[in-house]
Amino acid sequence: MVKKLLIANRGEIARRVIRTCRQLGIATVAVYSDADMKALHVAEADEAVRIGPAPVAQSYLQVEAILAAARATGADAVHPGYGLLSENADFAKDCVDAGLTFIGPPPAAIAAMGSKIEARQVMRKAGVPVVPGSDGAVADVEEALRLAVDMGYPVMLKASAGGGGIGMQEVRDEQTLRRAFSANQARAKAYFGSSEMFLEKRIEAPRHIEIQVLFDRHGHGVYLGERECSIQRRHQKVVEEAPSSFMDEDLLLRMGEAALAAGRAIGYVNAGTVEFLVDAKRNFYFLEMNTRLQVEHPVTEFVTGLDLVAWQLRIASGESLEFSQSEVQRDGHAIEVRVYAEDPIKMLPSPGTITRLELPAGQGVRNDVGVEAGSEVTPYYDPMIGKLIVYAGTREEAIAKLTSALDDYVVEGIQTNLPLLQRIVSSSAFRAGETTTDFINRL
Ligand code: MV4
Repeated sequence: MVKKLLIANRGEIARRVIRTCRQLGIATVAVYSDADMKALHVAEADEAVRIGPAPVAQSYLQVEAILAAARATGADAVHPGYGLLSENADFAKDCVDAGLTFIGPPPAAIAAMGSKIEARQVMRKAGVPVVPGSDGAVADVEEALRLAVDMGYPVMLKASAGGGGIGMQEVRDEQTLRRAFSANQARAKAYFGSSEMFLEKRIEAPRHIEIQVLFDRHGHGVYLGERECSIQRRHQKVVEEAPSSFMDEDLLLRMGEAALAAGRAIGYVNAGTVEFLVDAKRNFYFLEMNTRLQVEHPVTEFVTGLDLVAWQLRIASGESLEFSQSEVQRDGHAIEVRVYAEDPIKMLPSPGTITRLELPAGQGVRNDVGVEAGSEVTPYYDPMIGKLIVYAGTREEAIAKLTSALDDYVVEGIQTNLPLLQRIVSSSAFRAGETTTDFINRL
């Protein structure tokens, strides 16, 4: 088993990993930038090592500094959290080469999901449904125009290396495609260093439903059900829940098997998530596989009763999953909302000092936060203050609990998206489970 774990992350997720380590008797090493000297994750870890100045490029993305911190403290494993270096195959390989256990998949599995075009090809071969679209890369605008006519407009133009909606555009006609092709190619090149583009048929008002999987090192995999994350703004998830109100037994069986096939196709090990678009007729299409622990993992933890970080650590230590698919039980309903420091008018991050913080409490209420009263929200990092997760027997009860918890949530000193969250949760569309990806625009 892991004896001493270095957490190559900050904020709420670093604290989340530390919490499970304490329960398992694993010693922890935090790393921190100058901006995080007084951060909670630093205080809570057994040891902490400074790795550089505030900007992530000079601290949390500094592979050499992180590996040096592991060496200096005698850590035997590294947990990357989410974001930052978590899906960097080179970092995972550097950890392995340094004799450290990387708490995540093999570097090759991370790399296999880095190119969306390659991922589509691998998944199609494995029998996982992908959105109808181009076979591989689209060489030039003329080929894109030909393909779009064959497919029929509207189409989605996407960058193979893209993410966060960057390099992606919905295209409804030929004239727009002519302009969009070079513009998105240039953006993809600037952001990701690759201008490879592909085309897909546009799925109308889809839902984003993802499947959590676990694979051990002995070829055994299980799916832990779905999370619905359709309520997003500018490709940032805002509300996530499990189960999805759209799900039924047959669809879950088909999506679960597809998710396991996706993982097997790339030799996946550890916790991962397979993202799908689901249309109104319950067709589902592979989007991408996230090769890390996700922000929204707590909703799955609530409904399954499993500690996903504990399973990540056990799997990385070579333990077998000790339960089969039929033994995965799910109960009740969990909803997570992400509380962001943001100006609700300008819809931009709202940095500053939190002068007061009161978190809701009670049975089935979980707060995963990285800050406390007195903490400064800086422009250097993700402006998420924390996640509020509620759990109850039914969706209706979970919504009632969430409504009350949001009423009790107090943040002073900075602006937050709490008013937006209250509006979403009180809307009749949300209550009715009408949660397609255009939800916030409709609201
Ligand atoms: C799509 C789509 C419709 N059709 N692809 C957005 C981010 C990226 N991960 C994939 N995205 C989409 N791809 C086809 N062929 C609609 C979206 C989309 C979306 C997907 C999930 C959640 C929110 C979304 C918001 C806008 C667009």
